Amino acid sequence: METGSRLKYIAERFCLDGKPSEVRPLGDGFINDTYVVELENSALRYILQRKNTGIFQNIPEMMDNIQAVTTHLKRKITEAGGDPLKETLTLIPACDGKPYYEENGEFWCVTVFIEDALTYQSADTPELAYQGGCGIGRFQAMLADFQGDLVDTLPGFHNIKYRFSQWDRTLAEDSTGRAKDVRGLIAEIESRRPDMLGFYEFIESGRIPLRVTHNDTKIANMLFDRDGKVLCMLDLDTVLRAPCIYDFGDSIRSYANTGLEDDPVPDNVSMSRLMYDSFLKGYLSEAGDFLTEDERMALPFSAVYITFEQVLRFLMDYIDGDRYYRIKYPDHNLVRTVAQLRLLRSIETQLLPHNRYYVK
Ligand code: GN1
Ligand code: MG
Repeated sequence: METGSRLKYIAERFCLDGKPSEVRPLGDGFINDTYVVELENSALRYILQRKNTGIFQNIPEMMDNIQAVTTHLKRKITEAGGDPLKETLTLIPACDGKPYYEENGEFWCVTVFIEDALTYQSADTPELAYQGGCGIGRFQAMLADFQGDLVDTLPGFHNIKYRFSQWDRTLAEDSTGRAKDVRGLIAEIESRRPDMLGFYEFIESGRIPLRVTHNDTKIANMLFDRDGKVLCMLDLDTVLRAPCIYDFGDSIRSYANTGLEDDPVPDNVSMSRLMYDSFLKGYLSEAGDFLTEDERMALPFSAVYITFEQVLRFLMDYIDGDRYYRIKYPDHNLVRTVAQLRLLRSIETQLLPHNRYYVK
């Protein structure tokens, strides 16, 4: 835990509009450490974040990506008559002009705190799911003509071939000896290996284009306004050139889940068809114009694919000794695995019978 005075010292390394009076922790992120910064004589607030150097190997490039993408988004938002300070993140430079501050191998960044906005952990109305779909569709549409450079800071992020290579290594090492306790779950992963690799081959064959996408589109990463519309996409660490269907699939994991991502009661978890359809309708209303026929056809399987990937990643981290995702209690990654597997089965039952055309 950082002391308040150290956090204030870090905040003061940035071009803030005043002197920090208080810095306190915010939210529940699995990866970075996030704080709110308040100023002595101003109502303006900021978000201070320490980026996870274990996970992000090249933070300067990642921050350059975020800078480039938010600059582009600000132009699009302004052209459309929107508010660029509320509808996308605003990076505050450090005193040396860089979009981050580095000290002792730690990397920090600051963004403007967006006031009067709401966040959700799950969607409880079809309208919210519809608006979530519109939000991610709009985000992708605004980035459709982004021409700048983006460094692939997370190679293989949603590439299941790469995830299986990590998986095979983790199982071979079995550093915690936990593999023997989760044989049934391992078998669930293995039984789907051919289908998942088949879908990835279909993507890799070039049938699905690379676009500029978010890659971490759970509902908690979106800010909503008081009318229930998506105001701003948060957490841009994973913005990369990737297939846009991954954003759709990842959204379904939270928007259409009747339970929680880490629900301790697996029976709470299933895919709500109503929420799925509402999200899809919203997404197509904004993305329908640029999606190709192949992308459109691959949307249902993308929900299977990304949910499967999440089951694999949570179980892999459990077997690996909980080194990637922050946990709140000893078996948290196992609980997450079981809950996401329930969701996967429910998505498969409801969506797969009609959507196997690209799986061998
Ligand atoms: C992480 O950063 P956060 O908490 O939004 C993870 C995602 C997972 C998600 C599971 C960089 O997202 O890929 O889907 O947890 N981000 C990274 O909730 O690994
Ligand atoms: Mg993230």
